[in-house]
Amino acid sequence: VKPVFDPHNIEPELLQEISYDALVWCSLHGLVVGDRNSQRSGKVPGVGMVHAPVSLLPMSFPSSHWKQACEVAPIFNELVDRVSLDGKFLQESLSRTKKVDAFTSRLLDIHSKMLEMNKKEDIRLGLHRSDYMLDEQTKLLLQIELNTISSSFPGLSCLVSELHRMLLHQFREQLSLDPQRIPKNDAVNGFAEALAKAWSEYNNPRAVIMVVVQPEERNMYDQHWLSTVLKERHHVRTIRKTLAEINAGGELLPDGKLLVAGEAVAVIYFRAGYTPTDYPSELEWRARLLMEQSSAIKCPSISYHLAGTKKIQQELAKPNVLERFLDNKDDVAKVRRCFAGLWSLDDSKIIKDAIERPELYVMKPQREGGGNNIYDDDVKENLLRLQQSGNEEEAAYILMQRIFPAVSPAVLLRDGITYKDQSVSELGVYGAYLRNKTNVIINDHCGYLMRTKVSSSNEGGVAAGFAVLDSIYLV
Ligand code: GSH
Repeated sequence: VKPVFDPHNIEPELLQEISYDALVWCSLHGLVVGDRNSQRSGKVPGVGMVHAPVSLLPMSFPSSHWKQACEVAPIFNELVDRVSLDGKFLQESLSRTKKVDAFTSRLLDIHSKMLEMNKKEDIRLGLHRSDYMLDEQTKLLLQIELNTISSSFPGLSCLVSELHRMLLHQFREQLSLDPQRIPKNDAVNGFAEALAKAWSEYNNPRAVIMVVVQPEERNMYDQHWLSTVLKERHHVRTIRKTLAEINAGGELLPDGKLLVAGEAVAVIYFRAGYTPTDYPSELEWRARLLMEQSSAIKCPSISYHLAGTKKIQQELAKPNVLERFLDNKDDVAKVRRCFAGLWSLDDSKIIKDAIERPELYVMKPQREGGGNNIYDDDVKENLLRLQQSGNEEEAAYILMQRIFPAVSPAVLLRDGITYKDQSVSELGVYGAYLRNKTNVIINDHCGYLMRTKVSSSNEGGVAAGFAVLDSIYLV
């Protein structure tokens, strides 16, 4: 996509003025995160806050691809649900990963226990985010990954769209950009509504929604935005607990109800538990198992969590696999169109090519949260090392076609400082899904997360410190 205008051409005085107003707006409207430089900022709300890293102005994005990403979201929701019901498919697809990846192995153990118990989840809630990059050469919108656990920024992303709309309005004479071209971002309301509806399906007016959090969380304001909407609009109370606290204060009643610190829990919303460091001891794993055994609605359940792994993404991309889970041929085609090339490391033809042309591939371990992928010469080195070692460690990785999005000039704001740089962007579209037995209560896309990063950096996460929050300007 060619930028509609080049933000690098904005006169220095004007740039200063826009940046200043943006920083004020962020501070006044809660577009904030905990400051890394402040020790207590991840523990105590209101202490050590800093504006979220943002792009100063929205990034242009083609309407057609935006529409495509929204349209396919409900199909991905359905797909996750269908895959989650096929316990055998999950166990078999991940069986080699299990041998070499201790974290995935623990998740699979919990999943096996649930299969043995014949545990049924009648009410299923998915709050997903499917991330895409637009490949410049082919003009294809290609999926990077599908997050089924702890999808970040439903709260702050809405605010970025508002910030940008405000700036375009305020500086319309100077910028000549139309604020209406930034699509409305309703992620926080969509997620809160889905959580609230799940809560009412559980049908215990005294029960709470429990947000599972990390002991230190600098993205707490994004989470608090959801809790605030739940409280103010839906009159549903949330509590925040770490895995360690859930282990210490959790209790499973004989009928399956979960109590934590004496409170009945209707819905468990995970904003922790997606990465091995969230489980420093057996206690955290005990908490995860306890929750899974309960009748509380888990967002995600262990099956939804596993359905979002990269190995499953790669399995679904194999010929004739989607057809097992989606009944409608058009749906299959729409989903397949978003798939980039995906391979396991037992495909010798691809391995050979990836060693010769490593810049065309990304090697991905089974990890969430950003900052774990392998690029360029490291792909080659790692593949050669794995070939020589001859053990099964290769099963811990998948290979993905490298996507080359267009590079555009951007102005990024971080710690109150304005940076001009060349950038690439990744669009995430949120999806909400709620069903009770055969009744699908919600299946929709809801809002988006645009992230922009310096084009020389390979990694992409905002939480991991690589990217900034952005919005889209439809062209
Ligand atoms: N614990 C943090 C939170 O709850 O916001 C971070 C969770 C996290 O890293 N989530 C990943 C994500 O959406 C998915 S597993 N990352 C987006 C980003 O950081 O840019």
